[in-house]
Amino acid sequence: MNKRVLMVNGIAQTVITDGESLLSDVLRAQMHLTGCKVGCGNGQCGACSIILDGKVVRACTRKMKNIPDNAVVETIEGIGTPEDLHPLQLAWMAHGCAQCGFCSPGFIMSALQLLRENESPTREDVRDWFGKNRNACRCTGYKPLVNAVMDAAKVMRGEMKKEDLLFTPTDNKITGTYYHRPSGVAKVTGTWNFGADMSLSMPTGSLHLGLVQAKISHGLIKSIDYAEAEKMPGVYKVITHKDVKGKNRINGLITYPSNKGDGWDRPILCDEKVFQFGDVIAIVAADTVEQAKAAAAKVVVDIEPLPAYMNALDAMADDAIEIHPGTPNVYFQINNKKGEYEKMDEIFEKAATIAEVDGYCSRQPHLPLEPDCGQAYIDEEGRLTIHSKSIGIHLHAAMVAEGIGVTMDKLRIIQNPAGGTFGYKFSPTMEGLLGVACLACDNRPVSLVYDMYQMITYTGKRSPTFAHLELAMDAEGKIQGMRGKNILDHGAYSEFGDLLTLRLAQYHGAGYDIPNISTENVTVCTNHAWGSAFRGYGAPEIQVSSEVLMDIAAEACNMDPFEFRYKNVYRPGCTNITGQVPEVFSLPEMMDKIKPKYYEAVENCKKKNEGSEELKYGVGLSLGVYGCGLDGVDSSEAFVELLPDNKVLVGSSWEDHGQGADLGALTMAHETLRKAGVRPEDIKLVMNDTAITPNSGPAGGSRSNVITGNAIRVGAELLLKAMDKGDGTYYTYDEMVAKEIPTHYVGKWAASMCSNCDMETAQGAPFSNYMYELFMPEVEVNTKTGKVRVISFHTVADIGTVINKATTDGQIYGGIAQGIGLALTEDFEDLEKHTTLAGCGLPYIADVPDNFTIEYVETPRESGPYGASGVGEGPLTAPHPAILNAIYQACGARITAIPAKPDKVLEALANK
Ligand code: MCN
Ligand code: FES
Ligand code: FES
Repeated sequence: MNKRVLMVNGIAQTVITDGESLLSDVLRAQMHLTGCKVGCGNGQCGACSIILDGKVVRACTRKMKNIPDNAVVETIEGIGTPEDLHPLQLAWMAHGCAQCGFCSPGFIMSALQLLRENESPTREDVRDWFGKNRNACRCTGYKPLVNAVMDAAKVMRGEMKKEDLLFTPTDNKITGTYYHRPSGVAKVTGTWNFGADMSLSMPTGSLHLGLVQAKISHGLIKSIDYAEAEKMPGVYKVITHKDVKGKNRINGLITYPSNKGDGWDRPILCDEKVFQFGDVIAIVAADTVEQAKAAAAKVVVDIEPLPAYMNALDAMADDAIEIHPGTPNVYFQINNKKGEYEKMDEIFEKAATIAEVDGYCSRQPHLPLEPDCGQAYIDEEGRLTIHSKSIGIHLHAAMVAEGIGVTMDKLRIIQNPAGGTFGYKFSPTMEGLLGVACLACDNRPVSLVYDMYQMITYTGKRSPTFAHLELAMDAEGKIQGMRGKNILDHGAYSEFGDLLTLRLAQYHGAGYDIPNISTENVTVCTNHAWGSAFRGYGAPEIQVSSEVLMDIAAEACNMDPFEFRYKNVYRPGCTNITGQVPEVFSLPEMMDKIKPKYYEAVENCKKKNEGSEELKYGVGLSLGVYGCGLDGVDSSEAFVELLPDNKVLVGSSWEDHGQGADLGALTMAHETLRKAGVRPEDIKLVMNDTAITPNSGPAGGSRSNVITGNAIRVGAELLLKAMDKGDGTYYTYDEMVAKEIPTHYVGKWAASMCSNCDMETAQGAPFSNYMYELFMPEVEVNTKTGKVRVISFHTVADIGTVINKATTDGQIYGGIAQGIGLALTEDFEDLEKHTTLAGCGLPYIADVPDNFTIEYVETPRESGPYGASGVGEGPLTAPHPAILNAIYQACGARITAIPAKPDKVLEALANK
């Protein structure tokens, strides 16, 4: 053991540590300074950045034995208080930099040291600094962070007043402004307690869980020997499938009768088979995490390997065995049959021009900086209570109750503050494990925290998609028909696979007037990572192909990519891909907006290319469309209540990935209640606890702003009406009680104008509101190395009325940054290489351009709250095909399969 005296935030503190302990662990677990977050745990993300003796240091890389006595340690806890925030903290809130907030303390500490060393940095200096210090953010696309540092620097130089950093409403109106998030202060002060922080303060008697996980991708379990593990120090119990009180399966909630599976294919604890790498075979519950992990390593599992089908094509081979015996590997099919689909051969024969593409969308990993984590215990009403990063708390209760062996009324799910999910938490990940472990350990509280390796290798991924699409055009370049076949690799488990395949059928060619369509879309089970939701859900999977196809078609028609799109986008009189009349026709206006910038960029690239052999420049274009909601009559519920102190309580289960559910809920209520003089600070929120908040549906499909936003608006309108005295004034709480007027109102809203898509044809009106977005990147291709850099990005979005500008900007920058990763670097294919953030291709600040601009076309939506649509997934629908199209424009290398890594670019160049 080492004794160290550290000067922590100005105070000398003595700490006794194991010399091998990491500074991050000592700060967090021993000194309770949990503002130092641990993401990757291996120096790749900067979430744990602190200042040590005047240098930015990633605390997870420093062993205590190497830290000298009297070292000066500065952490986020020492730089500002909620009452007196540091300019950097305020600037972080003002610019919407704390989305999930997991990276915020690390970035702020890093920026603080930069400003100490350089009080007037340029934007490039700031970017270099964050790059050098490996500060990564998965939410914001980096540009807002640089803006924040530049503003904070101004304040620190005395050029701007600190009070001017944060937007303050003058007319009690906050819609469309940069009003900050309610969670902002906690996020920038490091006091927003994420799940791993909570696991550090579990009550006495709690158990920590370690997992025994499969190291192969497919096999039969012959035996599980845990005799030695049980005898290890601190072990309370080794839990296997035999200890599960319930059905031991996650309920995939399959709703489509044509699905050949029954949805009960995913075990909580594997019993007979393992279906994918990382599957959990046993859980060890012990007094400490270290003990649990050490004992888990002693469990011996005998597995007879079976052929592992690591992609859809292999799993579809004639000789492939059924991965889930009794269910064919190809278990679902949905066709799109629109217009004169039966005459498709004729349409193609008559066409003046035909174009086709074979495209591939990769198994993109979500890479939130916060690894998955959770807790379970029995609450004071005897309910099994599970805390997790769930973004569908009521949905997940229905998916795990039977498997764990509890009734729904005895199960409570609470969302912990989440450090980003990007959709992986649309699936239960560890809820089943936590519930089973708590019950198997005689109801003792349990906690489970994944490390980044587990996070990456054992959570769902984007489902790779092989697409073959063809387009037929008339002599004017007008699209006459589309046909093709698309294959979705949904990994080992079926949950939501049918729904995702339906999305392919809803979004191929979305945005264009295609009168006749005939496509087949199939779902395939493989032994690779199970397919979970990922931002864009279905659109990026298929629009990567259909948007490259539009460029190929344009060339075939001798038109430029802009002209071809302009001729074919939705206009009044047409229907969308599912035969629904689009709720707005703003694409021509959006294209008019981008047009001058596009042609200017094309000219600039031409000029740059004239003088350059090795480096080639090109500008690309694409169009993305996504619907807000769950298919059909999606609905939500929330409540709005006047409190005795005349404040207002808004209750909803609008789960927060980091996108800003808190601010969304607040603004939706405020916009109505401000008429009664209610100020933003008068609104309190209660969120995301199945025991307290109503079922607002999951925060997926960018549905919450529209569906839950409407439910909150309705609740607020009911309250406002009840408060209205009729003479322009409003009752107080006491007056309402005296008059026996209820103070609690339930708001409900359903997208009643929608219908489910027909399962034979995929035709119908699945969504009330859509998001539309145009993407225009400029790339630089090094034709010698194959390396591609995105040097600028411009986008035009129609997301209806903007509810909060900092939020929507942040969603768009962040979503597009993920699109840059998807296009060029990100993948989860190789189980040995793709196991760290950097190994999976996480974009750092240098990978995302600072020349990054957003324009809005705000077309108010009739069925959106205050005219708003959604935003979350729009930016990740189709930024990646725009990059592929830009590469082609730059150097003629046509790439149709992502990621476009250097070797692929060189190969495409060679095949030109
Ligand atoms: N909003 C707005 N104005 C609009 C539309 C939306 O201000 N016209 C705001 C909303 O109030 C909300 C946010 O934008 O704060 C996103 O709203 P919406 O598009 O309705 O999406 P959801 O709230 O349903 O969030 C889910 C969506 C999805 S599906 C994924 S995946 C996703 C995402 O949002 N994952 C995210 N954004 C993310 N952002 C972060 N930081 N982290 C994730 O994991
Ligand atoms: Fe320390 Fe990522 S760099 S947690
Ligand atoms: Fe940076 Fe979420 S705000 S990782």
